[in-house]
This record gives sequence, structure tokens and C-alpha cells, in this order.
Amino acid sequence: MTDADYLRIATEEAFATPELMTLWRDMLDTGTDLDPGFVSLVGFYARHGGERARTVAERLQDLGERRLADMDAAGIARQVISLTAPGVQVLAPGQAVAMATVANDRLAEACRRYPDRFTGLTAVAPQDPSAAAREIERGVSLGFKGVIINSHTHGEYLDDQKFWPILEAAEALDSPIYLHPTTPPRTMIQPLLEAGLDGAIYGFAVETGMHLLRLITAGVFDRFPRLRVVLGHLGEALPFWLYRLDFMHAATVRSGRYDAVRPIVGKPSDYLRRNVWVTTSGMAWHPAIMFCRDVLGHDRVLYAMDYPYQYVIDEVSIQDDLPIDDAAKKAFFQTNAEQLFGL
Ligand code: 1DF
Ligand code: MN
Repeated sequence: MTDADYLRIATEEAFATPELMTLWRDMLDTGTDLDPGFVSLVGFYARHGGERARTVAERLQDLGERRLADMDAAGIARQVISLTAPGVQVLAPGQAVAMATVANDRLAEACRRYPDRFTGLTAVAPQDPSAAAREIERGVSLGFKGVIINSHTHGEYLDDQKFWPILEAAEALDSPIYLHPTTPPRTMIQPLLEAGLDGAIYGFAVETGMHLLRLITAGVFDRFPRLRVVLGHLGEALPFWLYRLDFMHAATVRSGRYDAVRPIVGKPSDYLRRNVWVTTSGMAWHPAIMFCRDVLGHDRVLYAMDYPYQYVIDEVSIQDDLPIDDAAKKAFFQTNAEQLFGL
């Protein structure tokens, strides 16, 4: 990978602790009435013996030489690292809090060892909202620059007021929340799962895009106007829907059809432009990236790789070749991330 006039900061990069991998495997072996999305996703990466599952599982657990070598080979200066989906969000509450603490301690240690290569996000257990809020605070003291939430928790979404202590802490500490996908909950997954579409191919985006949309329509950003949310995968399709979201939201509010769709201060697109940043994880495609830059703003679109799930070195040069000028490229790869995460 050749040098460029900018540092490439990759912003949706995953890791897993050996402790969590072990616990997930125990759940797969002995758990009853398991979440079907958990079985589909973790059953594959933790259990399937094939090449993809094995190399991803190995790379997830490396916070040292192998990861750094992969970054060097791809020309990545820095990874913003977060606990991979579904993280602790599939666990029972007490266990989830403990596992998040261990994950954060391990990630913080790696970030201390390689301060010019790794930045961490705080993993939390939304199952215990007040513990999660305290962990966000501890994360700040560990040097983390945001929070990772792997979408729904046991089928529940962050617009539920019981989770608001988490949003309140994130806003107060100026910590962006990376709302990362996971498999849809059992109430949503069946038609996707039976077709093999529950994962990163499409199910992730449907579920996570809906999650962000719920936050908007529930008025979460009126209550927490300085809350910043990061979406991967170029905004989980929402930028493409802006016009229709605004039109149908206004029509739905006017109709009085749903208690859940009450007036909010702005249009859905206003919140997407004001409170949301998007990364290019898994979406190394010029037309889609240029479209998002156009409709959200050049300062809102950031580079991400999605290591190790999409460790494709050619996708770095594809994005080096975006049809934008040098200053814009530096913003895309480097300074937008520095500003958003306060690096
Ligand atoms: C996959 C993709 C898995 C992404 C991920 O975490 C993930 C995948 C479990 O391909 O199965 O973060 N992704 O963001 O696209
Ligand atoms: Mn990802």
C-alpha cells in the first residue's frame, strides 16, 4: 500500500475477547431457547470450521502483531476498535455487565500499548442501563472515544425510556454512539433467516436502519439534541430514503394514525444531517459514497473497513480513487474521524 497525503483511519473495526468467545460457545452448546439470530451469526463464526469463519475468529481475538501487520498491508494508520456483534447484548444482565468490563479492560490495555494505532470504543450492557451509563464514564477515563452498541438488546430498542440513562451519559460526555448492526431479533428474523438473508447481506441493514429511524420518530433527538450517532454501511440505506421518510413521516403525523408517530421538531432528514455520521464499512462503491456525501454533507461521511469481516485491501485503493479533491480525501479518511471522535 503506497503512502498518501492523509492518514487512513478505519472506524468500524471489530475485536472479541477470548472470554466472550468461550461464553458464546457455552451458550451454543448448553443454552435453551436461544435467540435464532445469535445461533445463526455466532454459530457460524465460533463453530463453523471453514476458512472464513476460522480466519475471522482468529483475527477478532488479536489486538497485537497480526492486526498491526494487516493494517500495515492495507495502509491503515489507525483503527477505531469496538466489541464485535452481538457483544454482550445476548447475555443475561449480570453476566453482560461483567463481560463488558473485561472487554473494555482488554481493549484499553491494547490501546495503551499501541496509542498511535488503536482507538477504542466503550462496550456496554444495555440490559443494565445505569451500569451502562457508569461504564461509559469509566470508558472516558480509559481513553475511549465513543460507545459501541450492537443494535437491539433482546429485541428492545434505545428509544425505550428505560435506556435513556445511556443516551444521557453519551450526550453529557460528548461520546458518539456507534450503532452497529446485529442479526434481527426473533420477532423479526424469520423470513430473513429462512432465505439466508439475516446477516450482513441485508438483514443487518434492515434492522439497524429501523433502529435509528425509531430513535428519530420517537423524538429521542429532541430530548437529546447533542447526541451523536454513527451508522456503518453508508447509513444502513437510510440516506437513500430521505425524501420518502420526510414525506411519509409528515403525512403519518397529520393523519393521527399511530400513537407512536407524534410531531417532532424537525423532519427525519434534519436529524440524519445533524445528529448522524455514516461510515463506508462494507460499501466501497463510488456512486453510493458520492450520493451520501451529496445528501448528508462532506463532513458526515467517514472511511471504515469493517475488519476483519471485510478485510479487502483493494477496497482501500478504490476509496483512495474517489473523484474528490485532495482536501476532501483527507477529510474523508482522516479529519472527519478526528473531529467526530476527538482524536
Ligand atoms: C459480518 C459483517 C459480521 C459485519 C459482523 O459482526 C459485522 C458478517 C458480527 O459478514 O458476518 O460487523 N459488518 O459490519 O458488515
Ligand atoms: Mn461491522
